[in-house]
Amino acid sequence: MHLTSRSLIRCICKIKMGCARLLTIVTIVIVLMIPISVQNENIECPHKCDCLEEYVYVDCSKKNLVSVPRIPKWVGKLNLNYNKLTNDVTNVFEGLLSLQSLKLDDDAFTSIPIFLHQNQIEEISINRNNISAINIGHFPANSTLKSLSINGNHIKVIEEGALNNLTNLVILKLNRNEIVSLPNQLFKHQSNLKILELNHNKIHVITDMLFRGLSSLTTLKIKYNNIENIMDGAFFGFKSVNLLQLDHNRIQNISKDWMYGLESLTTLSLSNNLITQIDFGSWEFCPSLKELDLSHNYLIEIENRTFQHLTNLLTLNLSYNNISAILQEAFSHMVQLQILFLNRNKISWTVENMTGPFSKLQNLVKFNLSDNHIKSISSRDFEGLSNVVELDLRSNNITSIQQHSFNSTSKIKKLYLNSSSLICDCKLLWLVKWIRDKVEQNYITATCAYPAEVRGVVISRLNEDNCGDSPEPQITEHPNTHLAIKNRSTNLVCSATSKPFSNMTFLWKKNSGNISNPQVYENVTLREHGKPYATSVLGIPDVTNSDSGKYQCVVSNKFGTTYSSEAVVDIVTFPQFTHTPINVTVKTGNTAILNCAATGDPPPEISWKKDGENDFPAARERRMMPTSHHIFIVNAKTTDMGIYSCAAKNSAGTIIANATLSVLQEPPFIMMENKEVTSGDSVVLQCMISGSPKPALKWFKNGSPIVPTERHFFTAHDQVFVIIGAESSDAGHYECKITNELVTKKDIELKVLPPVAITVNEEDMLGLFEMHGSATAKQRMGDKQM
Ligand SMILES: *C1O[C@H](CO)[C@@H](O)[C@H](O)[C@H]1NC(C)=O
Ligand SMILES: *[C@@H]1O[C@H](CO)[C@@H](O)[C@H](O)[C@H]1NC(C)=O
Ligand SMILES: *[C@@H]1O[C@H](CO)[C@@H](O)[C@H](O)[C@H]1NC(C)=O
Ligand SMILES: *[C@@H]1O[C@H](CO)[C@@H](O)[C@H](O)[C@H]1NC(C)=O
Ligand SMILES: *[C@@H]1O[C@H](CO)[C@@H](O)[C@H](O)[C@H]1NC(C)=O
Ligand SMILES: *[C@@H]1O[C@H](CO)[C@@H](O)[C@H](O)[C@H]1NC(C)=O
Ligand SMILES: *[C@@H]1O[C@H](CO)[C@@H](O)[C@H](O)[C@H]1NC(C)=O
Ligand SMILES: *[C@@H]1O[C@H](CO)[C@@H](O)[C@H](O)[C@H]1NC(C)=O
Ligand SMILES: *[C@@H]1O[C@H](CO)[C@@H](O)[C@H](O)[C@H]1NC(C)=O
Ligand SMILES: *[C@@H]1O[C@H](CO)[C@@H](O)[C@H](O)[C@H]1NC(C)=O
Ligand SMILES: *[C@@H]1O[C@H](CO)[C@@H](O)[C@H](O)[C@H]1NC(C)=O
Ligand SMILES: *[C@@H]1O[C@H](CO)[C@@H](O)[C@H](O)[C@H]1NC(C)=O
Repeated sequence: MHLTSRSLIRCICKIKMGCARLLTIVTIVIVLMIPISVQNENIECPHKCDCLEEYVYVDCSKKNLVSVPRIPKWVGKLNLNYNKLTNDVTNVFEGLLSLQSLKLDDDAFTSIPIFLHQNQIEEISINRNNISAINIGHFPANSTLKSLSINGNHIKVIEEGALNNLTNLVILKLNRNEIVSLPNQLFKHQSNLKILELNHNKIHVITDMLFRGLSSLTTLKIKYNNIENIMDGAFFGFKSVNLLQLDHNRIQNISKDWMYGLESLTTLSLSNNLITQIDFGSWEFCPSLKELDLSHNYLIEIENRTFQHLTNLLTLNLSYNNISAILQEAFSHMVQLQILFLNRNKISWTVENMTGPFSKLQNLVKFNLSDNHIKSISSRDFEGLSNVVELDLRSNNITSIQQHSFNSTSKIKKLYLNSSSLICDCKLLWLVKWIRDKVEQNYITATCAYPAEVRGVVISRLNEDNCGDSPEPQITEHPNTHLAIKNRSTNLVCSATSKPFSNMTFLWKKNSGNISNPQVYENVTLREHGKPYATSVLGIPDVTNSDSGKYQCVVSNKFGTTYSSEAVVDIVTFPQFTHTPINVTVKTGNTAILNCAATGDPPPEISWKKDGENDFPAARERRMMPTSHHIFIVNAKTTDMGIYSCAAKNSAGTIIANATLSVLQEPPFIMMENKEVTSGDSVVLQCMISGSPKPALKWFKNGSPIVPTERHFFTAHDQVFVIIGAESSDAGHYECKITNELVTKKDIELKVLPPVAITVNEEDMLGLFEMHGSATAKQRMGDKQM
């Protein structure tokens, strides 16, 4: 008898029918029992009364029983755990109408005892026995059983319909068995079931029919199975389920198709699966989700829509994944979120270079970013986190924290920071002050790595006297925004220095992504004004349209990383002539056409100059008319003559083509006359011309060029031919030929007479006018006395 006085007192205090009876009966029972359990001489069972329970409790555990002792009818709860009971207990429990709870854990059952008689048992546990199957015929129709626990057996098979009589079941636990698969609609009569546990089995597929009928289910635990495949609609009808645990399985994808129907779900845990993919829209049918555990999976990227619809989420665990990319809007749906675990991922701030990625999480209280690859923290990283109280940044080799990084986090109390890589330059003094003013200091154990004098010093002990210059790269030359000409080469140059000077690595980014196969020339360290610097040149040897974009160089050394400003490169195409002007000659009054047109990107503008001047007669006098490919100069004048330059200009550059415009005036002869002279006289033959350009003159006598002699010479630019002392041999037919593009001839007949009388005849002369063989003209020549 181990009834302590205390429990006795309680027993009496809270006395109930059964208990009162027990107090008197206990002794009798013990006496009765001795002969039953022959093999166990020290048996004292039942021996315990605990009236705190609603039912009379009898503990017969750990008695080495091989068979069930006779149980008094008043027993309400019977504990037969840790005995050696086997299957031959059928009917033993018959007639125990008070029996409400039966524990048969850690016995030696190889199948479920048969309870096919009417009783009121509501709770049976047969954990850790050697049951290998659940067959039909163990439970009576309309069984009162509410809770059945058969954990830790070797159940492989559950016969189809085996649970059909358990219509009142509320809790069913089948954890730690060897179930590989379950028959479809096994639970179709369990419309009252609220909790179903199947942890630690070998289930590999959840079919769409398996859970049909579980309309009251609130909790489903299937952790530690081999689930690879969850069929579409597998949880359809789970309108009451609020807790679903699928941790430690082999699930690869989260898909809307199987999430369908989980409308009341508040907690979902999927940790330790093989999840790489979360389909967009997966959460659409579980808007009530408050807690989501995706830790220990293989997620790489959180996209804008990965968590779409999770507007009520309070806790999100993404720790222990491979997350390296978080898109700008990834968390913006979760305005209610209070706890976010992102620890043990591959988040690297500097690489992402994001702006306020968490800025919508204004209710976040606890934020864990420990164990990532964060090297520096920029001022916008924690923007908007106005309610964060706890921020864990441990196990990141953080080198720098920009001023104002914690502007938004005004409620922060615990900042965990243990980097031993901090660059304690004077720029970090703000942090020292901030820590002193705002947070509980004992969570901050970060120490300086640089400068050497303060290496190992806890950041809180940094002050104006021991801080130094920043050893992070400083960009001395940012890449330039410029226009690159298609099909030519272009360069982007980035130079940086650091103090002390250390090896720097340059990385070029285009539109925030990496450049594939960049041609980078890195220059040796040079000295200029005694200051060394390193240069990286990104070469684009043959520019194409796809090279346009925003370029940025990222310079790192062992102390940190610095980003250059972004250089915008736009691609242009150099102008190229499609029509070039050629030299043109026109007659005065006619129209001159000068070709000029060019292509290019942007399309070039065409402009004209004459002899290098913008202001020229044809333009001034509005005689110039442009068309798409050429200009007309109408009513050409001699003042229009000159070199015309056509310029085709766009932002890539300018090309120029020249052409000469000649405007010809018909050369009018001032005077031409036939002459008769007396021998011995001197003769003057004139061939006065005007015209432009000043034409060249050639004199011929009887068809042959005239060679000047002592008596024959030219003067006045060859317009005058003089013969001194004419002789009869000088008589003949003289010609003066004018050549510009319009060839003209004048003939003079010279007669040399014997030296007597002189007569002068006036004679009409025919001037032959030719222009490109198309026109002739007659000209009346004036006559004049010598
Ligand atoms: C990345 O950082 C640089 C320098 O701090 C900044 O100029 C740029 O705007 C940032 N880019 C993004 C997308 O945040
Ligand atoms: C469990 O039962 C199987 C047969 O069903 C038997 O081979 C095995 O030895 C039993 N294990 C224990 C621990 O009793
Ligand atoms: C249900 O109960 C009836 C009557 O008690 C019994 O004959 C039948 O085998 C039971 N069915 C199952 C599946 O246990
Ligand atoms: C079980 O309950 C149903 C409905 O309550 C009743 O129709 C049926 O007769 C009962 N079966 C037994 C064996 O008590
Ligand atoms: C997971 O998703 C990927 C891509 O959508 C698909 O190729 C793969 O078959 C899916 N795996 C499973 C187990 O559904
Ligand atoms: C994600 O959202 C940002 C900001 O709205 C947007 O710039 C970006 O293009 C989006 N990315 C994708 C893949 O939708
Ligand atoms: C952080 O620094 C420690 C010591 O310098 C080093 O062992 C560790 O690999 C670094 N971790 C990362 C993620 O760079
Ligand atoms: C942070 O606050 C300071 C002072 O209140 C202000 O000057 C600064 O612009 C703020 N920085 C950011 C990034 O909000
Ligand atoms: C800098 O880089 C060069 C060449 O890569 C290497 O030989 C040298 O050891 C490096 N110096 C330091 C201080 O890392
Ligand atoms: C290296 O720098 C010098 C001086 O700035 C420059 O003349 C040279 O072209 C650079 N070399 C390369 C490969 O960029
Ligand atoms: C056009 O005229 C200029 C000068 O008169 C001359 O130098 C040039 O060669 C000419 N061009 C052609 C194509 O004839
Ligand atoms: C075209 O003419 C301009 C001025 O008339 C002169 O400066 C330029 O050198 C010429 N260009 C060519 C290619 O002849």
